[in-house]
Amino acid sequence: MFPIALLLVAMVALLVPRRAHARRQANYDEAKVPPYTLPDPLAAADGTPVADADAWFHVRRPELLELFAVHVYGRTPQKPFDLRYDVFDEADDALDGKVRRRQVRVTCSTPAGEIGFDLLLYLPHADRPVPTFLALNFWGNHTVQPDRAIRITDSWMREGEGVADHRATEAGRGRMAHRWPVVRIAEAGYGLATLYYGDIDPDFHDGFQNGVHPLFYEPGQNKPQPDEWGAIGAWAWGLSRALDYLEHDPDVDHTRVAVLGHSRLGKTALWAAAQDERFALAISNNSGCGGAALSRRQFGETVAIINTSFPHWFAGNFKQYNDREDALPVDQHMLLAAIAPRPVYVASAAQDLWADPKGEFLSCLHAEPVYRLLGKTGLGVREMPPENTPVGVDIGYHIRTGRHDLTEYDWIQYIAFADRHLKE
Ligand code: GTR
Repeated sequence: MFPIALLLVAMVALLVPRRAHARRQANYDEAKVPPYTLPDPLAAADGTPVADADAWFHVRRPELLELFAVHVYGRTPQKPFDLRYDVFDEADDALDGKVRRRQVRVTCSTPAGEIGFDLLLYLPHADRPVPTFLALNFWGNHTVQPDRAIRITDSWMREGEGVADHRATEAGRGRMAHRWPVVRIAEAGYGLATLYYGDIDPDFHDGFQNGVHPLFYEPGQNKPQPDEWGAIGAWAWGLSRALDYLEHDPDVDHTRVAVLGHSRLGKTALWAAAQDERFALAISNNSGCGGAALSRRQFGETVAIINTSFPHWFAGNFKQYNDREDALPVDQHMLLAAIAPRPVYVASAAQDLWADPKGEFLSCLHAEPVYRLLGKTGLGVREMPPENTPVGVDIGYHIRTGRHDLTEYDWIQYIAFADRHLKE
């Protein structure tokens, strides 16, 4: 009996995926959060206090972007490329006539080759350019609404409902519509522009042979250097290319584009907004480790766990900080600060302890001094609010009841926040 029981235990242990294992190992006890000291966003690398907006924009912000690039997300290549936009679908009467739809193929070419993505736009019936939410999606544009006209991507996709042999199928159409309340967004006067993240870089570790990375390799190079971009950097690049297109769309007010993302795509939205000042507002939905959550708290998912589960997301250099969060020259409050004075909203979910809601709130709190330096209020509260009680001024925050997801409740807050900051 005994050896059989042992054998069973061993078999179960082998079958439990590595991530489930990591989740069990993670700390969820506030009392076990290690003591830590956060790096000061308002002290330059040489120790000089950052005393005014000029020093922030010309010294400290560039320093922070460089530190995040070299140590966390990797540098984004600065080589030239060409972009081409082909509008291949227009409809004035989408979703029962409630909105307009447009689909655009955006193609980026370099001497090393081409990559492209479909951008799906839903726009309100309006007589002037509208502020617009821009977001990457996880499962393809066709999952965003049950709208037969949405073209299905042929890029690699993680296995899931409506996916067969790593390709999206018709069965997935509209499957994620609960995350994209398009009509509500349009009725509030906003457009929604979305693209599939796997069109930019498939989300598995193939040594950076597929996706956008190879387009920017130096002659003879076949993988990013330790300080060059991983997948998050690539996805963030894709958001900026979508914004390049939006600058040309006559129905979008490109000066009022809010970049939004959920989870790994929330990490991506923050990194995109930090780097690209054309984004007028940024929204992080349940972004957690490597997103809005403070790494030094080591609560829920940690740097070591994320680098082990997803070795392709960050720069190679980030692995040096596995179990050494204290050695990081930055923490994630500085990523929010790099977006200042532009408004940023961080949302947590009460059951999403893996993403460390308190660590997400504290990032907002500790980004505030930079907003204040720039003449803004920032968060405007000191205490974490109760569930379903949005707070904040230029930095918005809520923790809603429920699990890790992008919900209608979240959207209602984002629209209200955008109304305060993007509407004239
Ligand atoms: C989790 C990962 C998180 C988060 C999430 C997601 O498994 O550990 O960091 O990014 O995936 O993107 O859904």
